[in-house]
Amino acid sequence: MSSQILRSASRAARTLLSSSRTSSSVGQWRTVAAATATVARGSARSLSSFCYKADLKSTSMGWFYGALAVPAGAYMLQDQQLQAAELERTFIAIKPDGVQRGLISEIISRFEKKGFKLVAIKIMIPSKDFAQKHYHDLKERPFFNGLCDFLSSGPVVAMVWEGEGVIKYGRKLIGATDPQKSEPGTIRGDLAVGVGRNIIHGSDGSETAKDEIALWFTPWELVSYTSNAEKWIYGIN
Ligand code: DAT
Ligand code: MG
Repeated sequence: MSSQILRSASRAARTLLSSSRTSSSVGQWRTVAAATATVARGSARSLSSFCYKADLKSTSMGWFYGALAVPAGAYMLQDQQLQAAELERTFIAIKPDGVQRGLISEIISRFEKKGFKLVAIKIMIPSKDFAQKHYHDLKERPFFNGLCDFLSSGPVVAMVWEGEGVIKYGRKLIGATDPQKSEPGTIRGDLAVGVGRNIIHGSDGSETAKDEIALWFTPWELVSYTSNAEKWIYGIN
């Protein structure tokens, strides 16, 4: 699957590169390059270096850098040296207690500082029915009803974060379900006390992540983009 993505990214880039030779506008090139990075989501990181170069200001120097950047990018892509790692996505929600306690920025900042990328965010009050869908795997548990009442009791900040290993590592950042057992340094360990008010939800596996993202977001709410920081976060030496 990922090699397919790489091949089509490479093909798309080659097409763009040949058309760019006849193009008289660096601005045009920049636009198409960015679009390619968006379409080839799995390859976005590897494409970032040449998109970054192409994204230099369209000043007179922009022409100069554009001329340099295109052949360099072409060489890399034609040689299939794209080494895109699987960039997973996970669903993270700040529950009503986290929102009411003013912990939105604190929680977002922990994921952001780690190097993960925010690709969707919204605030909403889920209905009880929606909360039951979200927690459907817990419907036999005695706390299920109270848990769904709680999740639907106020605003929830729903997010999708992207990055290498984000599902598993996101759970590490969050800490154990019961804040009494969460390590200091984790979100729940540092910021919560009781299991019924543990401020944050995170998908616990790839299937759950897919299901939860699909439950909370429509596909067009997910934004694929290349962050300028990515070349400093990922890299094989
Ligand atoms: P997690 O949120 O760490 O994935 P979970 O999926 O087992 O944990 O449970 C979902 C939520 O249900 C959890 O964040 C808080 C609540 N919960 C879990 N165990 C509980 C318990 N024993 N009593 C009350 N609420 C509980
Ligand atoms: Mg869970």
